[in-house]
Amino acid sequence: MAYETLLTETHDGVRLIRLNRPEALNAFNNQLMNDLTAALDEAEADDAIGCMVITGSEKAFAAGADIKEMASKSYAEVYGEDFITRNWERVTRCRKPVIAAVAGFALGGGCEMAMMCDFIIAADNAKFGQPEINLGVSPGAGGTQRLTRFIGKSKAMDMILTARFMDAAEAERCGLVSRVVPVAELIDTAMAAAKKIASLSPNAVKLTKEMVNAAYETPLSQGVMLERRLFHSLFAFEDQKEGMAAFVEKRKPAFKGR
Ligand code: CO8
Repeated sequence: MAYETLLTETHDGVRLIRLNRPEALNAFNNQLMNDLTAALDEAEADDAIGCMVITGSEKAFAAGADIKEMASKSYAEVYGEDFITRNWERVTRCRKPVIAAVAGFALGGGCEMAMMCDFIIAADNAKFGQPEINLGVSPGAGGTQRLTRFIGKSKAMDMILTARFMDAAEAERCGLVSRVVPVAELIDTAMAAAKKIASLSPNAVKLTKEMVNAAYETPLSQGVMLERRLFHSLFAFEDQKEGMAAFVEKRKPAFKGR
């Protein structure tokens, strides 16, 4: 399907979704959020897709919510239309993994969107920030919560209250991103990680993602119990037999998603 504000491609079970509003540094307007929601719905529904990658341009992953679209909204409008949550959190409901490949600016809602993905691979020119305070508002799509969990209170307060940007090296040091690569290698690196994921047992991948996400929502003892039960449940799939047989027989597994 073609989208007004996105470019999509598929390679080896991976759907690459490129945010494409260069005139506004990929700021999220209503059209882009509707397109992104539809693109994620489409990828989730397609059994041939095992992983998604969301990226922007070399200059900007996304410079946040569209300030020009948002500026004149009233309280009655933002509350009435449930501004933000209506479709902003679609990425957090994906059962398949979603990787954010971030080059350039990831600011405000752009940083929040990257943090909603399962992990972030950054280019060496990436700049993360929550500068909403400069506009007289606060983060509104999870920034105060997710950034604090990622990098701790002191750094999160510093970034959110002073609006300073964090470069890729600092983002890697404090655990916001999983790795940093030269900007020219960003897409290949993210696609290689995504292709590896897409080649695995899809049920094992989805259940493992659920387990890691549970670490944010449950006490340790319950999280460990959930992990054990879901681990046991993986023995119900043919892919477990295939994966272990392939190891013993020294061959590549052929996972079938059953
Ligand atoms: N919204 C709308 N347009 C934008 C945005 C944006 N967030 N960011 C950049 N643009 C536009 C600029 O207006 C400019 O357009 P034009 O050429 O027509 O004037 C074009 O993109 C290029 O931008 P600049 O000329 O400013 O480029 P620079 O390289 O000089 O600067 C910056 C790049 C530093 C990224 C600068 O553009 C900037 O500071 N942008 C705003 C960043 C920001 O404040 N982001 C937070 C937005 S608020 C938010 O995200 C709240 C999230 C809560 C959820 C919202 C749910 C909807």
